[in-house]
Amino acid sequence: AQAPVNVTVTGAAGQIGYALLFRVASGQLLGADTPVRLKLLEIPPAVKAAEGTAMELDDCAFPLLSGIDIYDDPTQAFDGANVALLVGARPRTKGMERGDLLEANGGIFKPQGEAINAGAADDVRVLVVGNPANTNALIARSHAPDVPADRFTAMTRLDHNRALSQLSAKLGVGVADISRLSIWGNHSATQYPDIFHAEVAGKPASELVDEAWLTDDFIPTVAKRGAAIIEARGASSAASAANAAIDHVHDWVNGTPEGDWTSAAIVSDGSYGVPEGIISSFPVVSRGGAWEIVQDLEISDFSRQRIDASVQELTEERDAVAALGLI
Ligand code: NAX
Repeated sequence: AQAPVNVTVTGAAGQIGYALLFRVASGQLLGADTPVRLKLLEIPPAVKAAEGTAMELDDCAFPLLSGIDIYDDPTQAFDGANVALLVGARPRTKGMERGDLLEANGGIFKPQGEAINAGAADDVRVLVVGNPANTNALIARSHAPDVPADRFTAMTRLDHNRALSQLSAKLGVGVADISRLSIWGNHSATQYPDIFHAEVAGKPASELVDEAWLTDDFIPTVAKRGAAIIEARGASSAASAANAAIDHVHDWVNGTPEGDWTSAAIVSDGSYGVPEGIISSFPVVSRGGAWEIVQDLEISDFSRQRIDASVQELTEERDAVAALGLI
C-alpha cells in the first residue's frame, strides 16, 4: 500500500479548516488511492477546538485517513509535510493600519517559513490561503531558502471560480463550457479577472459580452464577492474557499486539462512585466507536478492597466514588508 501523504493544515479550528479537513480526509485533495495523515496547527487557545474537529474526523471513519496529530508548534507541525495548507492568519481588525496587519502576519508566516525550511519533505508544496495571501506567501518563502521558490503559492482559485460562475450565469452556459479565464495580480479588490482569452463553447468570450458589462459588473462583482458573501451569510466565505484550496492542490499534483488553464499566485519569473520574485496571480497550467505561466498572451491596453494596478499593489506590499524586515 502507498505510504500516507502528510498534509499540514494551519488554522485547523477555523471555519475554512472545518470545511476543508473533511474533504482532504475523504480523498478529494490527492485522489481516491492516496492515504493522508493530517497534521493540524493551531494557536494554544484553539487547540481544544481542533481536537473537537479531529473527533468528528475520527467519526467519519474515512478509509484514507491514516492519522491526525495536533500541534501548537510550527516546527513539529511542518515536520515531514508534503502538502502545507496555510489557512490561519491574523485578520484585519477595525482601525488596524496596513503596516500593523503585515507585521502581525509576519509574526505568523516567518516562523512557519522557517519550520518548512527546517523539516518539510523534499517535495513539499505550500498553498497560502490566509490573507493577505500573496504577501504572506512571500514572507514564508523568503524564510525557506532551501525550498525551491516555486513550491510557494497563494490562492486565487476562489477568484477564478467566482469569475467562471459569473460569466456562466451571464451567458446562460455551464461552467464546463468556459475555458481559459485568468485572474491576474493580488488576491484583493485590485485583482483583474480577464476574459479576453476565454472561450465559451469554442467562441471568444469577448464577442459575447460588452465592455460596459466587464467594467461595471463583472470585474467589480468578482473582486467584491467576498464582501457580498459576508453581507448575505453573516460570515466570510468558507466552504467555497476550502473548495478552491482543494482544486488548487489537486490540479498542482495531477495537472490541468489539455487545452485549458487555471489561475494561481506563484513566484513571478518576470513574465508579462510582473517584477521577478513577487507572488502574483497568473494564468497557469500544471505539468509534471509544477505550475507554468501561460506564455505569449496578447495583453490589450484595457488589460494592461488593470494588471499593472494590481501588481503595483503587490510591489507596495513587498516594499512594506521589506521595510519591516520581514523578508
Ligand atoms: P477563522 O478566523 O475562522 O480561522 C482562522 C484560524 O486560524 C483560527 O482558528 C485561528 O486560531 C487560527 N490561527 C491564527 N493564527 C494562527 C497561527 N499562528 N498558527 C495556526 N493557526 C492560527 O478564519 P477563516 O474564515 O477560516 O479564514 C482563514 C483565512 O483565510 C483568513 O485570513 C481569510 O482572510 C482567508 N481567506 C482567503 C481567501 C482566498 O481566496 N485566498 C478566501 C477566504 C478567506 O477570506
